[in-house]
Amino acid sequence: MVGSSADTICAIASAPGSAGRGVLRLSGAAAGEIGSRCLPWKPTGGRVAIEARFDGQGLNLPAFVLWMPGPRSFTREDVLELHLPGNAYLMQRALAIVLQAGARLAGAGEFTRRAFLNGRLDLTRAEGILALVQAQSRQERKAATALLFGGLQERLSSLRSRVDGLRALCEASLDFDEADTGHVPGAELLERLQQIETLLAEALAWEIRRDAPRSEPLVVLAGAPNAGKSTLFNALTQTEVPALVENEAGSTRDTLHGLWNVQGRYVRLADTAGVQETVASDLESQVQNLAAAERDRADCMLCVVNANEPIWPDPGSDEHRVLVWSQIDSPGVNPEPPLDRRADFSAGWVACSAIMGTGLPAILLAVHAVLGGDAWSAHAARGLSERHLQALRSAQESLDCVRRGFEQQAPLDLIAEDLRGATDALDGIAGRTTAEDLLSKIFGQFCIGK
Ligand SMILES: Nc1nc2c(ncn2[C@@H]2O[C@H](COP(=O)(O)OP(=O)(O)O)[C@@H](O)[C@H]2O)c(=O)[nH]1
Ligand SMILES: [Mg+2]
Repeated sequence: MVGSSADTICAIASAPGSAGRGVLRLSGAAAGEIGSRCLPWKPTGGRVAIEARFDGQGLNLPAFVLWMPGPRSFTREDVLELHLPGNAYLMQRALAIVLQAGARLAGAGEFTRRAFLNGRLDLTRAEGILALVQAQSRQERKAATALLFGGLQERLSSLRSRVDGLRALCEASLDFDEADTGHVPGAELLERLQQIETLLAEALAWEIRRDAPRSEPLVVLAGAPNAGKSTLFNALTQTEVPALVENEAGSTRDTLHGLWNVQGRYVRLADTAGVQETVASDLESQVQNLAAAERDRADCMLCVVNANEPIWPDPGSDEHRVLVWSQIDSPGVNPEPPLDRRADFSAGWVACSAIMGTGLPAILLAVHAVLGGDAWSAHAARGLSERHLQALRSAQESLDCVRRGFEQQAPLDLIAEDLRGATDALDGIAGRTTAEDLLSKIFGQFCIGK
């Protein structure tokens, strides 16, 4: 990390290249004053959004000015955002002018780091931002969002206050003899420990589920019964054990998985049971739940619709849905899906016949594009979760010591010490006790301007 946290920092916060708008962001005590040197504007005590002209060194640009005085800003410092025409050359010139007016160029992730240091975000949320910026697949985006919206942090806060409560009880009990009224019975201590252990196990399970290691992205074939999903599955995966194909609804029950080579890399293709509006038995309802869970996990969904008798899925704006217009070899069918339905599938449409083998390369290209095209990388954001899991396991080890201590009637001050170990491990996740070099490693992965 370069420079001091007393500096006012500045960076281009929008993506490189041309766009309608480019954003120049300043944060720090002098943000208002520096802004007033470049604009006909004076900082105020409250939030302001105005139009003004950015003016300096011959550069005169229309600017939309967003003034967010601290602490009601992302960094909790005074923040000024200048929205300028999104042209790379103009943005660089404007940045140079603002730097000359007294700002320092921000380091990688320095805005988010300041938000963290000023208590605006805990470390897990900051990591959520990082993971979201780096996410390359739908699953990685979902994992990042869960972190960003505090899923882990909420669990940790509740855990921590319970561990603190138990430790306070242990420490208080030190001062009392058994006969005194202030003594806390062992059964109550054990019950509280049990609750903490359960919550910790839940937090661990949640974190493992959130970012479950998975080697291949998941592509799910979904659609009504008889759409042609299983036939397509067999044509694409060419597995030794093909899926059952039957001109009768309900032939696919369990989800089948097969590996499918997409442009040199493997994805896991899943064949699911056809979507049915009504279920007649408990088994059918379980089959439907299984298929729905698989669709929910999908990085890319191939929505198969039979051109002979189209049954349409509920509209959705997810960017990972491809319409597969199937069985186009059948006589008399429309070789292309109706125009008015296409917009429901943001990732486009493909027409195919699994039996004739037509349209299969186009499906492959569509899936490849959804997965991120050439930049498709299976695991960009891995590594954050490992830090959390290690700390949660370390907290679990401390709690195991606490339990043994209770069972062996160890002195309560020793037990309190183990509880402190659990608290320390939990605090490390939130960043309260995180070493400087680890913080630098985490924030160093951000881009400049974030
Ligand atoms: N003509 C033709 N029939 C197909 C094609 N794909 C599937 N079918 C037939 O449609 C019926 C249902 O196929 P299936 O793959 O089991 O559909 P699923 O229920 O969606 O898995 C079967 O009789 C298949 O032979 C295709 O591309 N062309
Ligand atoms: Mg089937």
